[in-house]
Amino acid sequence: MNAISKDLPAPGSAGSTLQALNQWVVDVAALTRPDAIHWCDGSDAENAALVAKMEADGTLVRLNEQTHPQSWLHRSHPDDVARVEHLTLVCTPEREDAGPNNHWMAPAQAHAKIDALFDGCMRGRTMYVIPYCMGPIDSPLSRCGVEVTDSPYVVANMRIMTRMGAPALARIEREGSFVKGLHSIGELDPERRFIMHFPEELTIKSYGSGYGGNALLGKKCHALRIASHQARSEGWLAEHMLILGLEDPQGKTHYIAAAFPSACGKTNLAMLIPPEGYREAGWKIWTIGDDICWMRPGADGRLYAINPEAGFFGVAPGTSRKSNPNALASIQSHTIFTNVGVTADNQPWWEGIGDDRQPVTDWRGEPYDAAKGPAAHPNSRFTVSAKRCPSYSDKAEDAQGVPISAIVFGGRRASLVPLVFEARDWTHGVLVGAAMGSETTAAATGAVGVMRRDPMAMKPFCGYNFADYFAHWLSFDQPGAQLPKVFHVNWFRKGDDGKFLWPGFGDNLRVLEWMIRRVDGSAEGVETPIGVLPQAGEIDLEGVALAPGARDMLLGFDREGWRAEFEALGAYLAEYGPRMPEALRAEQQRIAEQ
Ligand code: GTP
Ligand code: SPV
Ligand code: MN
Repeated sequence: MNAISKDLPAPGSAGSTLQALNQWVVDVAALTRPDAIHWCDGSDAENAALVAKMEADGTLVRLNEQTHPQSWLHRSHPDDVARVEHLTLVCTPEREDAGPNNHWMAPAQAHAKIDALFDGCMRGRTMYVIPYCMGPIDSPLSRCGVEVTDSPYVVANMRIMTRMGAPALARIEREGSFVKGLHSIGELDPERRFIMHFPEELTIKSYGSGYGGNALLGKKCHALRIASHQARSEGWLAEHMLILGLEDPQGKTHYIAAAFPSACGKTNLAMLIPPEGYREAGWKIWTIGDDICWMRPGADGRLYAINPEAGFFGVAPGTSRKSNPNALASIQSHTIFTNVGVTADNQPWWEGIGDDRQPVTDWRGEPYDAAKGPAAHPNSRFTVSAKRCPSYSDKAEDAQGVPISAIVFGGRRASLVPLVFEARDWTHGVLVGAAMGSETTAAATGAVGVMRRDPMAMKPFCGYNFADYFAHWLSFDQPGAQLPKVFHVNWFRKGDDGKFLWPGFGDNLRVLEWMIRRVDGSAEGVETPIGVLPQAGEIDLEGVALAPGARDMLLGFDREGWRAEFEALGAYLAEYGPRMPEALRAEQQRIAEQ
């Protein structure tokens, strides 16, 4: 029943014991008119058949089987290479509930608009029904969804990124509820493209893009926009955060969750290999997740986190044996590369790959010509199972999740913001998250390098009004709560010559070490109006080559610069009107007056 093509069940035939699911699939098929319906079971045979079909029609190109076994290149449409924030909508009945942080449309109007695009759009195509589970199949923190799509590339990616197929369907049938995600690549026309969310209906409708966060609906659409909305009413948090375990030489592991905006270093930090000296001393980083974190208070009052994903959809450019050896090791086989270049012998290639191979073909499939731009698109990606990562932790499969000791916020800030500081308490920590700013990257279409507010790295992903979101964060501060300490980092401070002042990558461990020493109470720090900074000597800089003056810039506090920053923050919070929690505005004013 699950074979591809001619022996598919006829449109409308039942694929599940859950009537609500069958009915939805029937309704969707009646709208989109596919030639065939395929219920995905997630099996190897199913994947092999899909891959064969995609190789035959050019959707996937097999890479060098000797150097990169079981790996493929996908070239997306050149106008479809990143998330499209201006076409991404949150459709709540009241505009105010979506907030100034989201593009909004009334639900009835939104459904009408996008259903007109879906009308008949799968004629001549197969419709795939993908049951998936976000998080370990047996975890009470996990949530399920079903994505219906006409893209076999989406099926292959969802199989890597989520727990997809028969076990997920069984859980959905047991629970009786699921997030509905309808997706079609449509005509891949940017003029006919929308990514719409209906949080009250637990529904996503995405049309006209086959790329990443626009199309793999379990990821940003479900696990952040819909989940953040659900999390608010159910008392948990759905965040754009990596999760790592930091094991010290005594064998104790602290778990840290960190929110950095898109293409600002989550994957790299999650897979960090400690610098020389630390490694030998017994420090080790364990990877739990690299992009999304769901957290909820446990019986002991601590926050417990799971990674709802099962794979990594990582930025390729800049990934090298030097910058991220664990990522490079993960993607030696069984990987889908999207929009990278290729070498003469058909190996994947990107800028910053760090060896002397050369590209001959660019991401568009044209002969590589440096004058025409990079060989790999700046937002080119790899999709690979988390289990392939040498630092992947068994704890990532733990149904209970891991207890979080520290939450870290950070962004790309060329000036002002020091390497690290610590919030005084939870309320201050929420303000630090709300105040996040970062320079834009290639992960979304639009200008790159422009400073914008990106509170908690959730600007593109929060499924409701930021004012309510901050209030929800504040609400975790309750009697009995054992909340994590909150920090802010900036790996991207630049000197007058425009070069990064901090070497970053493995050396970021030095900063993580200071954080857990603050958690354990063995580092003093120094109080400033913005929070606690490391005292001189508390961050081990032995063997770190810093430019003259860099240390002071990285670890110093610029009172005048921060005064202006806090004024701008006050204006930003005021944009949300009276809905912005008073506690947050009071905290901003208290610091601004110091
Ligand atoms: P998304 O998958 O889009 O959410 O991105 P991400 O936050 O996981 O970012 P990722 O780790 O893929 O890094 C993005 C870019 O930042 C890459 O080009 C990295 O090489 C670069 N980068 C990561 N960490 C550091 C760092 O510590 N210092 C510097 N200078 N660059 C870094
Ligand atoms: C991001 O942009 O934050 C990503 C890639 O992780 S995407 O899946 O496209 O959202
Ligand atoms: Mn991301």
